[in-house]
Amino acid sequence: MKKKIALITGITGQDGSILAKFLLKKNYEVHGIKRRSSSFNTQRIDDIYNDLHEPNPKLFLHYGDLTDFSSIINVIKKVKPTEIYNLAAQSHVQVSFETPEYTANADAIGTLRILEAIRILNLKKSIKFYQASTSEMYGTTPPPQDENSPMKPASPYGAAKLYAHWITKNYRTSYKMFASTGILFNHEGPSRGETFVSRKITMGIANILKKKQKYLYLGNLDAFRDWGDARDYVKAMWKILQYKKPDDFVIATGKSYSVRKFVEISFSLVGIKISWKGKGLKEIGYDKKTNRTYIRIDSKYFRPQEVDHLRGSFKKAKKTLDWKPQIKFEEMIKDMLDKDLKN
Ligand code: NAP
Ligand code: G4F
Repeated sequence: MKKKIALITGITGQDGSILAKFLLKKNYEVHGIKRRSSSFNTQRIDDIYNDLHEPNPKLFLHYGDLTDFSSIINVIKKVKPTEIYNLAAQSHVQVSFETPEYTANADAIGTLRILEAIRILNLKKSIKFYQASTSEMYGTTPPPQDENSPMKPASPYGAAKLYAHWITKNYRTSYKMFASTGILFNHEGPSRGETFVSRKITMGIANILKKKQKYLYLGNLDAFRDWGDARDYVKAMWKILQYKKPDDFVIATGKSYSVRKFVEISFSLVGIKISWKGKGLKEIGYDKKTNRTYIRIDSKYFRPQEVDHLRGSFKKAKKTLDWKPQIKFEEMIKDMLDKDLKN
């Protein structure tokens, strides 16, 4: 059987690290691209990274950056992967309003650079390519969103990812590449970046209980998201590349909750019932029993444009890939809280 070699861009991120572990268990040789950084940025994969001097290493890291074509083409030429998972991105929506040009360079043109490297190296017959597309591309399109819903991105991040999505489809059609996309809705877990709202809430609760933080400051509480668990979603990425032909798939849970509800459930898991009073920037979340305030609003967390409601239909993935989410919303929050309370 042909050896399976995966190259993961964004291996140091939430999804990249979970996918690396998943593929190692499936006996893949795994290569990852990491950026040079002035301090360690491999915490999420330290537990699987062995000294290369040990016998039989299975995980290899290479320096590179999606904004640097020479590093991309050189790594692909050297590794000759059978599967590439393009997970690297400036992935924070709010940050994309402050760094729109960089976000376009890394997220949109970065994807083009990989596709061009595969084409120029004449490896299109031997490499399957996965693009990390996102529900953020739907922007203002109301739910439920599926593979055929209009895409109306509402952020520089969404617009950059939409370019990446379409250029992937274009290379599939023009050059007959095995180039697929997963349109993933929000997915979280204990290794989620600390500035995304889910992790900010669970870390905030842990810090408040340990008296390291007084309040949790948030922005728009009334946006709805379809939140799944990252462990379920990396399985879907792999299934997408094992399918007989390249295609596009929505990966979601089909259920959505508001940020407000996320807060209420998270606090209830540590025995605190949150009530709300006040309006707009003056709104607070507090415990009626003790009159203690826990949540305050800060205008700096509001975005120039908001995506109000994401809720995906994963019917196609269920029917074609036999994929469905396994981990329940509350179970996922509990896992995140447990980790943050332990740390
Ligand atoms: P993440 O935790 O923010 O990880 C992003 C990864 O990309 C990190 O390894 C980061 O490296 C790397 N990276 C950023 N800019 C880069 C560049 N210019 N060159 C090379 N590497 C770069 O994101 P995630 O949550 O794992 O998401 C994975 C992918 O799925 C992203 O493309 C994201 O946009 C997309 N997505 C995520 C979700 C979600 O809910 N999580 C939903 C839909 C789509 P450092 O560690 O050095 O920063
Ligand atoms: O957690 P978020 O920052 O995630 P967002 O913007 O939905 O983006 C995430 O999911 C996308 C998939 O749809 C990915 F493509 C993307 O890479 C990323 O992983 O914000 C969720 C919601 C937003 O409506 C935001 O306005 O929470 C609201 N929110 C309210 N207060 C906040 C805060 N978001 C953050 N980050 N911080 C707050 O204080």
